[in-house]
Amino acid sequence: MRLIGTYASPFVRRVGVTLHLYGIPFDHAPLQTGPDRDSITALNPLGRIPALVLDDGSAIFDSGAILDFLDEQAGDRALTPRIGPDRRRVLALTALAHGTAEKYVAAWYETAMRPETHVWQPWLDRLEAQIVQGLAALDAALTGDYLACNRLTQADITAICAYDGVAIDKPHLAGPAGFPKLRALRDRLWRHDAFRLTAPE
Ligand SMILES: N[C@@H](CCC(=O)N[C@@H](CS)C(=O)NCC(=O)O)C(=O)O
Repeated sequence: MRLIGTYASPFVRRVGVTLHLYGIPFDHAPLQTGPDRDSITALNPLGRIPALVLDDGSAIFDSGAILDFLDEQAGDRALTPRIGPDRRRVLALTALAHGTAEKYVAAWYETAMRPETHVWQPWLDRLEAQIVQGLAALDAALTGDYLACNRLTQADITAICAYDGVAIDKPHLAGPAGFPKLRALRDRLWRHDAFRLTAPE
């Protein structure tokens, strides 16, 4: 299978980390939504990354649907529990982390896609406040080594992909002093190849 999209995208990266952790062999095509728009649109009519191209040529998108497919392959090793309160907690925290990533990507587009004179500052301020609120809530939820279930789950992966994206693109929002528990989790997870091999380009 082939993973489409640059690891600069937190959505692509969480899929890449998950593929590595499950030990599923894959190729990576680090396409970008600007220059590679046509190739991406041929796989996903929305022109968005990630897409996962299966060996039969079909493509799955978006990252949530891809992770659902990969969890099916992983069976008992799935990084999202199958049922019960543990599943609900992992899904809730994963949604919080995914939403934080959506806000930072929206903030990136607000400045990257518009001429400077057309950036709407109140909207950008709101997005940045939402990013900080998301990271603060994740930091507060970290009462043990991991966000849920006393083990690595999809909530941790998505949280660190969101955190790293913010730390790279908007360091003023994610300074080391700001979210110390998230930062510590990030430092521990970066010891895994799965995180190092998917470092945002
Ligand atoms: N909900 C989607 C979000 C995907 C997404 O927004 N990807 C961005 C890159 S970070 C993208 O492809 N943007 C191009 C566009 O929307 O035109 C997912 O989780 O896969």
